[in-house]
Amino acid sequence: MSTTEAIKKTTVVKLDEEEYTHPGNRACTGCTLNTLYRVGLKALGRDCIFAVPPSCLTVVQGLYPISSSQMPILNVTFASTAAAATGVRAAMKRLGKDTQVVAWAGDGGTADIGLQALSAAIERVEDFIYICYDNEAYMNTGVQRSSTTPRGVLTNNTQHGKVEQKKDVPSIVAAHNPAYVATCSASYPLDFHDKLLKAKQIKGFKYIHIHTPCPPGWGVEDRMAIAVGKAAVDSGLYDLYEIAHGKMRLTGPSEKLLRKKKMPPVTEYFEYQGRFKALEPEYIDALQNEVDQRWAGYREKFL
Ligand SMILES: Cc1ncc(C[n+]2csc(CCOP(=O)(O)OP(=O)(O)O)c2C)c(N)n1
Ligand code: SF4
Ligand SMILES: [Mg+2]
Repeated sequence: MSTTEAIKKTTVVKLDEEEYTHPGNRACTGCTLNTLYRVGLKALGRDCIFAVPPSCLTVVQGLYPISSSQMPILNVTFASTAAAATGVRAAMKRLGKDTQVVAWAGDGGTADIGLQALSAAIERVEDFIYICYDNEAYMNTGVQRSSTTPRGVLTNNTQHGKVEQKKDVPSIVAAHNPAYVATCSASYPLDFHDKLLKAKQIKGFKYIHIHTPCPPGWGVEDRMAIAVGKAAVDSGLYDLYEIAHGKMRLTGPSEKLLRKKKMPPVTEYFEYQGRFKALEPEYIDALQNEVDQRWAGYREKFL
């Protein structure tokens, strides 16, 4: 199949029935990373090796010897995730194996501590998939801000609200011009599934960034976690797109938004979440304005 050929959209009934995680793990109730991981493994299949730095994913995967995953996983140091994946891919190549190598890290492990190794691996045109699940803080250690925490968010070390803007990691990655870059939401896991299927068929460096609601860290009720993620996408705050061979297009629910006459206001996203309690109304207005302008630009470009 050519890299530009469209992947048929997966539906829940068409998902692989085989499970690659054992039932039960130590994540919080309502953790959307759970769904992502379960669905992601279905797309990746069994012939796969992971490199994972310290994060909530190590909790989801299970602590040895009570592992919840059926594929080999290397738990690596924060700064070395992309370098470790590079090494595993080289070893597989030497053994004549086509095994898919996947680096799967949090936002702290990607945007802050692992950024250098990530940048270097893209520049070397390494052949693996890098997934960043972005729950917008260091959650595993009790909710500290990372560079992808949005402005205004309350964390345990931004007790009056974070002052700085969210770092745009997919754009930083895209500036390296890798083979594939995509953004996803844990609230739309089938879109993630299809992007992984696509990434698997592309040679070179593939990067997928996923907005991942975390109920305790975001001050959201467990049952609302998926709705919160959807509100981010459906209000136009968080865009789902892919860039394959330099060409960008909006995908899934974001592509559908292009034709919507009126998008829900961004306030619908903030209302659900305790972490945004300190957000100033002027900033919300400015953000709404920015979203409206961005989408006006998209409509001009894509319609
Ligand atoms: C070098 C190093 N510094 C700090 C830690 C402690 N630590 C473990 S998990 C974690 C948070 C990781 O945050 P992120 O990558 O966003 O993943 P999340 O916990 O949010 O899933 C930290 C700081 C560590 N294990 N190693
Ligand atoms: S802290 Fe958040 S990301 Fe970590 S396991 Fe709990 S819900 Fe999931
Ligand atoms: Mg995190």
